[in-house]
Amino acid sequence: MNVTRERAAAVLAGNWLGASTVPSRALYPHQWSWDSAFIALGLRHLSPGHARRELLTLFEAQWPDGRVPHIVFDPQTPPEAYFPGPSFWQAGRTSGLVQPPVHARAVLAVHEAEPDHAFLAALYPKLVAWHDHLRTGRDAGGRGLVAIVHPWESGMDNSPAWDEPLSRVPLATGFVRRDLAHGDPGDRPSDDDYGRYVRLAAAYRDSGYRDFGDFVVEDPGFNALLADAELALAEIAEELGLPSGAHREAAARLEKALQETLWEDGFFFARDVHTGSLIREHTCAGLLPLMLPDLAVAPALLTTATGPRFRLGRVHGVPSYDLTAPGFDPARYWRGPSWSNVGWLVRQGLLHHGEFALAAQLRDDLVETAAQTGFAEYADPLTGAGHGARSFSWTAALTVDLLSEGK
Ligand code: 2M8
Repeated sequence: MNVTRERAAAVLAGNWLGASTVPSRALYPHQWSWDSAFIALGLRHLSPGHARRELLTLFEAQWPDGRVPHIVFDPQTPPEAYFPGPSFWQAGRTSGLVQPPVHARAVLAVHEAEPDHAFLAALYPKLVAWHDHLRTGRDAGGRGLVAIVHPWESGMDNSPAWDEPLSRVPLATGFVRRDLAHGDPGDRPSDDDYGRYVRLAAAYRDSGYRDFGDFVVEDPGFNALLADAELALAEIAEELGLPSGAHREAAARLEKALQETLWEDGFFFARDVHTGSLIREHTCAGLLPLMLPDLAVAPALLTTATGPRFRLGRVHGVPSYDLTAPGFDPARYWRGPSWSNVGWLVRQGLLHHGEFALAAQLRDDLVETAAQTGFAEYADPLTGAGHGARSFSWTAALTVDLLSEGK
């Protein structure tokens, strides 16, 4: 076995809780929604049974309204280990927010590694309910796109695209950040950002996790991943001998809405639903529509991806923010560093659009950076230096996946 693959497998084994995996033992000691999907993509090569368990455990915490919560709390972990914990959310053992819907793609991939129709049949109706929840409950702008109600729902918490809508949210005080006990403050969101996250989450909680509040945004990344998930769901339906047309139609509708309403000047921008305006920040979320094989504007988007703002192929990974923007920060969380899940997703897009040499280069770089940094949570795109947590689960899992390709 390849040494890097062996080290990555050891990270995943160390972060396994018995029925799911923590993203990081210290910084994120519970189960996170989209992390689990990426983790399953790696676990499927090491132990398909663990990969199935990871996803089944997450979906056991699905709400009756179809939402898949962004955190499932581990009852064995002390409450002070992570803030905001279960007592803040007041929602039993979960949070009430969501994260990007990458799960159908992961379920299909796990099945492809070791076919298991019972697993597919158990998760198919849950995935349908999850996507229905987003489609019917979140079209705040009436444009056929899902709106997120908190930066944490994008998975890209302190993205510069959220600064403007977040500026309307008052600061909460009187809480203790737990993340700074485990991370360099220069790598993490600012205190002001955190104060606004907490205030916004509390307001959503107090509405019974129903109302659109001060932050309502159509995120191109979230919506592109939902369109891709509908395509995966179509394949799952076909495997089960069920009709798949509705899923393909849903994917096509999302793709059309993305292109008609968020595409401008060679890029996909987020829209602030309250003002109706596009937020003209080039973040890595705007590259994720590359995941869609039929994307008509893919050549123009690839030009932006390889141009000065992201310099794909000439930097480490995929920078989370425009390298030419004055606010670009190579170390701070989602304001510049490269994350391996985004690299993995963009690489799938490159493969869909025939960019094989660039995809191969990105793969080698992702594996090398992960190995060099001890599977860091994120890396400086200019130097490759690691930042954030080490022994981070999705970095390890996606390394296993990339190293397993073709085997
Ligand atoms: C980060 O988000 C959490 C809140 O959900 C946090 O900062 O405490 C993000 O990077 C998110 O994408 C990720 O899922 C989570 C766990 O790895 O950490």
